[in-house]
Amino acid sequence: MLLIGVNRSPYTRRVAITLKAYGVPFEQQSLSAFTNRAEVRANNPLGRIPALVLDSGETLVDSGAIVDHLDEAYGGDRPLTPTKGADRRAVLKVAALMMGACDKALQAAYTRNHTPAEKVHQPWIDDCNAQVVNALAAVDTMVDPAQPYLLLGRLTQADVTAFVAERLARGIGLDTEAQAPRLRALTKKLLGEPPFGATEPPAT
Ligand SMILES: N[C@@H](CCC(=O)N[C@@H](CS)C(=O)NCC(=O)O)C(=O)O
Repeated sequence: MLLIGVNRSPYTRRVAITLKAYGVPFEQQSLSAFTNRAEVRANNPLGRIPALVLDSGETLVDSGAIVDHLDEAYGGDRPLTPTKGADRRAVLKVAALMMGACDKALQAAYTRNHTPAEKVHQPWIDDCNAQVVNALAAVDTMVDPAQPYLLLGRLTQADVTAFVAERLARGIGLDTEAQAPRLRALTKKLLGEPPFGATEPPAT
């Protein structure tokens, strides 16, 4: 199995953490959607990371679709996203908030990095960042510091997505220690667990 993408990407890292949590062996080709455009587009016509090439040769794209497959193939009766009911809805809600926060954080970053300086509209960046902070703050209220994980007393996709979103928020300069302190404490704790620690991208 081959994971395509750099772990600096929250979506790629989400998949890498999920693979490791399930104990699935995989190789990784650390390609960036911007500096390795042709290779990424050869695997995903949309030109985005992550993509996952299965041993059969089939290629899956989009982190949500990929983790859905991994749940089905390796999750047994305790997949990282529960299969039904209130537990499933609760995990999917956190995942939606956290993946949406990543989308907004990247919109802000792309605006800053891919727009001529004189055309950058700072209020738009500020608004994207405010949405990121609001989503993180909402998830922060769900954290019970006495519990090892966000929901259900076990590792779920809620933890995985909250972890990568909080990491990205810090990466773009947001003060998660101040804005989402319980979530920040949880991500520090999670970093000590192999799927999270082993996927930390190299410092640039
Ligand atoms: N919804 C997608 C988002 C993937 C995504 O936006 N990846 C970024 C890297 S962090 C990317 O490839 N950006 C390049 C682009 O959008 O052109 C997922 O969950 O996989």
